[in-house]
Amino acid sequence: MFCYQCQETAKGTGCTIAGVCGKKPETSNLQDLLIYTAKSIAILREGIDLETRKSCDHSEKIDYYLTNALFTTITNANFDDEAIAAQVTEGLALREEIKAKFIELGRTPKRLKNHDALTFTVTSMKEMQAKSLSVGVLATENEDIRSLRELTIYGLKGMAAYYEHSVNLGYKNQEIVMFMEKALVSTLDDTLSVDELVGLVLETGKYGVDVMALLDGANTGRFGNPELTEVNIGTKSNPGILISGHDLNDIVQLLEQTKGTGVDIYTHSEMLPAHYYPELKKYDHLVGNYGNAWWKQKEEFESFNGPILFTTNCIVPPKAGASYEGKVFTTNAAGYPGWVSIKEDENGNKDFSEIIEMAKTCEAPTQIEEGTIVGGFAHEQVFALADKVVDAVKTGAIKKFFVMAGCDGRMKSRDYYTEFADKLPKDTVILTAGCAKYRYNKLNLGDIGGIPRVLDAGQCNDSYSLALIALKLKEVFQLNDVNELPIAYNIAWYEQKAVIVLLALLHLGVKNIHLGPTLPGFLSPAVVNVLVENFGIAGIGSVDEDIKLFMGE
Ligand code: FSO
Ligand code: SF4
Repeated sequence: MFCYQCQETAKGTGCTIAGVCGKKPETSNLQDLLIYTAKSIAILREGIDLETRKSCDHSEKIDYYLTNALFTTITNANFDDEAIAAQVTEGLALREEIKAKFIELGRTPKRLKNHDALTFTVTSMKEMQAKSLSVGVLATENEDIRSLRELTIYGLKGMAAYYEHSVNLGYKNQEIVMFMEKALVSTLDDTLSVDELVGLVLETGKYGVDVMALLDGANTGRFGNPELTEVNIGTKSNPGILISGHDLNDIVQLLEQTKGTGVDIYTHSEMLPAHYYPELKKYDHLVGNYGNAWWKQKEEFESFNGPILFTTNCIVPPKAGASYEGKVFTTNAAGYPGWVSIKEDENGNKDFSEIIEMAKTCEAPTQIEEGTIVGGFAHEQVFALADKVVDAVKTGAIKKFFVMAGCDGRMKSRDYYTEFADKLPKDTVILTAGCAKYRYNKLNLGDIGGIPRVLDAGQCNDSYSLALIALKLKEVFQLNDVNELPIAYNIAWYEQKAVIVLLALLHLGVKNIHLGPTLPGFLSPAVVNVLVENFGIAGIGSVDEDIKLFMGE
């Protein structure tokens, strides 16, 4: 195996024996093969125009296949070899169906028509493992080309996740899928130069903005605009179900199905922002958020007592003998060997009755925290406070905003973010989104004239809101460039959704983003240089020095 897609990659360079995330070599190899299979389908589909797509019966199935294959390989999403192997087999069958159609219509692929991806076959787990060894990350020898190809692929993985959530809510944009296909094929195309691949990376950022806008439209279109909300972090006396991940279509179905059953629903990690949406917070039995960021789950699931549903990553493999084994369920692209995966029916509905029945037999959660946290500061809520915010900036009550969006992770080095938030001058405000917030959202950092010092916009994809807020402030202050605003970017990354968020911010013209706790292992020195020279990307140093630097002292 070779995998270097996340921040926790071994020695900062690559996992080669087993994943720090718990991924076994066989699983990693199958994921490489799944990506290669997705590329084979992309070769056949690239360049097919919108009209033809609309008239093709297979279109939705292919779109779903591509996005789900990419999503499955995101860090901590799926550890289930059988499920991943089945996806490879399904992809190859789909590839053959499309090829047959090509012969019937006399069509040929736009590029790479003689590529191995179009003809390879694997019929057993053994053959899959053998084939995977020649199609992984290291198949590209030149380290800069490899770095740019993988940077694109990781951006696409994040894009696919956000696209799938949008589609689950009925929001689609075929142009995003068409871009994903073009980009997938480009990562196999040996004729592309380094400059062309840099262009591809930047274009990935453009579609990153589009997909986050699509998901924002889907979430707010279905559930209303997030609003200032206090979320309970204690527990109640009913048994509960804990729902984790990002998919709001799953939580609404679960809330509907648990109405009047005596079972309460608690959010976990990235599902916390569900509480901010008017159409979700109206359910009385959505009672609180339990626990913290994803990496604390091994302890927190033990005390939750009830069943848990993962709607996306981030799964941590449980310890042998964990009390919650047998109580964890997955859906969408998430998966773990032995855990039940809930599938949707042909109408897009999911039946969660097995989880609900199990919950009824469980004890109520054991309380591990008490009190509330505040959030819901997505674009509309912040725009509603705009006058107050602008006044506070004009009078000097707010000196600077710090965008600290992104991810949390288990490494000790991330204590930096808690300390950074804690030590920031009291006339600064943190804008956050994603699970990075758990490093400081319970610190009680106070407020500035009624504006909380930590404004949580929502999930990592809601970084889009933070960009809209920056653009709005640029307009209000009549500036020419978003970089003239008193906003600093100190972003924590972990997995590939953070990659698409970063590329999207670069596309929007944001410069001087600091990225930590370490720079990605998949960036070659030359690619780092491109990002430093063109965008002022930097790492992090010590908390005290960084605060001085950001405050311009
Ligand atoms: Fe976190 Fe995990 Fe949202 Fe990620 S829970 S790390 S960037 O999946 O997606 O912020
Ligand atoms: Fe290693 Fe991260 Fe890949 Fe897991 S996802 S194998 S921790 S680089």
